[in-house]
Amino acid sequence: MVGELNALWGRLIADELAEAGVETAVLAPGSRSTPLTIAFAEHPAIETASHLDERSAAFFALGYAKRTGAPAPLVCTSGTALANFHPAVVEADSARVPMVLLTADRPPELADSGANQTIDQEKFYGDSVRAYRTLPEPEAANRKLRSLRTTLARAVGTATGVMPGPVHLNVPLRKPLEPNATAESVPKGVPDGALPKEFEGSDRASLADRGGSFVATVRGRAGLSDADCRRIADAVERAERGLIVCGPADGGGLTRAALDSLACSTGFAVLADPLSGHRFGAHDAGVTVCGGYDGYLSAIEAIPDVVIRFGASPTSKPLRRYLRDSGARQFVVDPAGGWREATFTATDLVVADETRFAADLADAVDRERGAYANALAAAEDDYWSFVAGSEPPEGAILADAVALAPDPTTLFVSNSMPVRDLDRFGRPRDADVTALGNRGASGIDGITSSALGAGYGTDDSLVLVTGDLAYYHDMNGLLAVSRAGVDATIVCVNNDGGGIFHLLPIEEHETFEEWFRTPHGLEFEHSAALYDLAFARTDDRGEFRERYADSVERDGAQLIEVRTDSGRNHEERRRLERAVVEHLSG
Ligand SMILES: Cc1ncc(C[n+]2csc(CCOP(=O)(O)OP(=O)(O)O)c2C)c(N)n1
Ligand SMILES: [Mg+2]
Repeated sequence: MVGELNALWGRLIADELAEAGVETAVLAPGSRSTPLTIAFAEHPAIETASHLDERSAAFFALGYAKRTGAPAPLVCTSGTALANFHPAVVEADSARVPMVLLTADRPPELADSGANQTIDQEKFYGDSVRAYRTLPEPEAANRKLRSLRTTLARAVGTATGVMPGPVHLNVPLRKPLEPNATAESVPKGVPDGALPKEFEGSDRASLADRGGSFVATVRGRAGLSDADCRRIADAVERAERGLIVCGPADGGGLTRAALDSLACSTGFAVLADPLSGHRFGAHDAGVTVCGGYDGYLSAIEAIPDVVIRFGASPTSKPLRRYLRDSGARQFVVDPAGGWREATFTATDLVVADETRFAADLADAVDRERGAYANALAAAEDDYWSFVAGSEPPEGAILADAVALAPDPTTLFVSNSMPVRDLDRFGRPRDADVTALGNRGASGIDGITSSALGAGYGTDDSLVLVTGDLAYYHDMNGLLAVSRAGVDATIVCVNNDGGGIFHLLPIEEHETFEEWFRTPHGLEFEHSAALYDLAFARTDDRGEFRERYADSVERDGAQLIEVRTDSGRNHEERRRLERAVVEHLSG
């Protein structure tokens, strides 16, 4: 009877998530989660990916959700298994990525009992989750089943809400956990009202006229009153030098059409973070999209007096400084009313749906473009012509990875130099390049898994450009290439340690090499062999371009290791920085 109930409970959970739109689940093996695992594995509408390492599993689900906007529920057993989800939960919280965690637990009487693999799983992720629930123990009572369906439907609604993020459902289950329930052996007394599809007869009658999830969430889009919109429009129209800044945002948010119409009616140039979703892809004629500003802003003397900001705080330090020192009126638009502006120089928080706000403001404004936008457009063109072919070795990799990416491509970049080099050397182009990174909490863990998860959620060509420490950190994640069947071109920029630390004053300290840059001397060819990836190594730009162009067009996964010298790279990076400023100021 308990086994049958467990199986039914698991099926209800999987079924309700499927009704709420879930198409993919990520499962890690274990015994306590058996009813959940079997329910997901057997559900006809849910694809499952199996991961052996919970940390990689959770980052895989994170990457999938970043790319698709939909959560891939995660299932694990009790004990340390759910602790291994934690880094990805932190990233999903900070970066606002939908995630649903189903952690199997022992029944409540075993709490604090010394029972095997039993830990306190209540509110395990603390404030990192948007919602936490302990599910009741399985019981075939109509009200309980309705409550279960409601909880599951709401979990998806909350995870994909105005501030997307993780939702944790802890699922106590008692033995026997193995399935012995069949369609014929549904326990007596299970009411019709909330049965999974297999048992469907006249159930879900109340949904007959609408179908879908047990509780449908219909969400409005917050807009401003006409008077508030007018006040902002007045400030924008009075601006002498205005800017639109698009910070990191994973899909959703501001649509391209709304951004372009705002840019057209305000005449403001758009500074597009590489992770904003707006640096790459076609824009309306007449819209100035700047992507090279990280390399040339310090040469621009003019400063903005009005800035409209979307998304998270920009990756570029020079841009953050430029905004901080401008003294401009800065409107930060955030539909959830969150605060993502750590220079504390923003002046106005606009709590509104980005697309609706941009469209309403575009309708209310009619402003001439002016000299500032023209100057930025000229600097942008000049910058790209000037740096083409003279990028430092690691910058060249990102420049080429973007320029030679097929249309469409999903490009994932690691922290910290790859994302910075993408920012500085990833030239805007019309092709549909979706650039993603883990910039919520900026960990170097789980990068490979996040990239492969993103690849699992799209038919695009998938490219990962990662540093060697980030690559090392998540080598376990490579198993998803074969287990989940994800093709990828993985470019490992191997500068034998953390090149990023050259950017910090610690570079001059005697502890730098051993304790900060941490050279390891690892040869990654062995990892390619272990995971059956095609492998190439080069330190030549021309050869890299050939290998890369070949790999992105080919089926199968390839690891391209590019050896660089981080010290020399940074010297060249700085030299080019100075040359750009001299050139543009001259
Ligand atoms: C989990 C985690 N540990 C440590 C750090 C601190 N950290 C930031 S960048 C970095 C070095 C990354 O090295 P690599 O991946 O080789 O990239 P590179 O800096 O060489 O481009 C480290 C250790 C972090 N961000 N996340
Ligand atoms: Mg490195």
